[in-house]
Amino acid sequence: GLNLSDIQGDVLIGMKKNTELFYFFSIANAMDFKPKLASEIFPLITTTTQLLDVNTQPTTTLNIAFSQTGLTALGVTDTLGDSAFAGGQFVDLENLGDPGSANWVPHFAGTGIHGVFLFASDTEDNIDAAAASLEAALGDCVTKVYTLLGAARPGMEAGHEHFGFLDGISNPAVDGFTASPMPGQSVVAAGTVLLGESGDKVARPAWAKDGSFLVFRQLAQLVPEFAKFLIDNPVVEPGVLTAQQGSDLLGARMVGRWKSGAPVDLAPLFDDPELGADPARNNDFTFSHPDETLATNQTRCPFSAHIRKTRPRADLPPIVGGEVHRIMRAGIPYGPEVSDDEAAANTTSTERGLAFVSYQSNIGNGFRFLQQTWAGDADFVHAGTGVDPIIGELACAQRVISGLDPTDSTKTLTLPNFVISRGGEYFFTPSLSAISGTLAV
Ligand code: N7H
Repeated sequence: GLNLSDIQGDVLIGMKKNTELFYFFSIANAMDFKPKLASEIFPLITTTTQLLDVNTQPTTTLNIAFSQTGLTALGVTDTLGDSAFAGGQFVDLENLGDPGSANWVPHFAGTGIHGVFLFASDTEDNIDAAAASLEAALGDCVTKVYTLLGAARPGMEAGHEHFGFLDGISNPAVDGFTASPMPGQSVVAAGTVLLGESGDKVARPAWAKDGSFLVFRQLAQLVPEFAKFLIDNPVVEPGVLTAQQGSDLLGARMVGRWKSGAPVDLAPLFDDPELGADPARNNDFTFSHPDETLATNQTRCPFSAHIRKTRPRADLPPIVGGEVHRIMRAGIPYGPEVSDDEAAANTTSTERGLAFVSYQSNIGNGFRFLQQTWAGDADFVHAGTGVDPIIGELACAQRVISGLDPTDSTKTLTLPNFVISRGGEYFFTPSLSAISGTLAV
């Protein structure tokens, strides 16, 4: 089995709190930082073991990750064997389909961020207190560069991202960790998420074992604009769907799931909230149906749907040795609810979106592959499909996508971007022993 007390808690199960603060820092003085990493930060880091038992979960959990320039600042000369990580996200932005860096948070545009603290708790007050206490302990060896506060949405929307869809329901099971995978859940080798574990085929320094690459992206979402687009472009099936139902169906087909989480592959015309809420059934589908032709039939789920682009299931032959293009997602929404004024004007005036976090042992196989090679390719999984309506080719203001209308799969729809990349960074989340044995010495 895995050494769960050596693996930071966010990687395999997520810190899953109502509020999460991403605190990006630079190391002002490595000689002063190292002993404090050992004495002040290390004891506060939340492990997987601690998270698994409610009795050992701290009030405020803490994880830490470093960028390549952060590791370099600490004097680490070993290469971790991941070129995307080594270069940082800023130089990778064209590969990700971003339209330059004009929309990037200025702090992400470069390599000045050395690391990130992830604080999670039930309340913002708890987080503020934990951050203030850590800042006091660290003094001026660390400089705060930028922070982003994430929060679960209120009331019934908890667990749903800002467009309204239930999120976080399809992470892979990990071999040797997840006791009983749910029907339809993919099972990945531990080495797909953790460096140096079985299935990770890249040569790594010994101390990197049980670490994981953390991809952070601040993805703004144009929620009232998205809602207006659905109202303006309903699926039309007279006598079957009302206008509202047609609009809801278009949104569900863009994602591949209804707002409840129910997959359109199993609930093609109307939402089925019981299905959406049932983990034993809401991943139990492959897009393949006995009496339908998998390669041409889009009546249930468009080829371009977000969850089909990012996990094509039966569309691809099974990969010998297991699925490698899988990530552990641990993001959280940020920003306020849509105001009445924004809803009335169909226009965003205050930024909101997804603080996207994914963990993988290989950024090129994980996040970057999903973003560039699948979501960003208009000819994947079939020629002429169009890019992913949610995250595909954000550099292109007019994205032509087919298959969204179940009554005519050849019909195309031209979509503006509803997601704006504000940039991010690539980090490495080391094991506890790597911190005490290598990074802090
Ligand atoms: Fe996506 N959304 O609300 O539309 N995503 N995503 N994502 N996403 C998923 O399965 C969303 C983004 C994946 O195994 C769901 O838990 C939004 C990036 C993967 O079936 C919903 C944004 C990348 C899956 C959303 C965003 C991915 C997935 C369904 C940006 C990687 C699982 C709920 C603002 C490059 C696929 C769920 C599977 C699911 C949404 C970003 C990847 C609702 C709004 C950048 C692998």
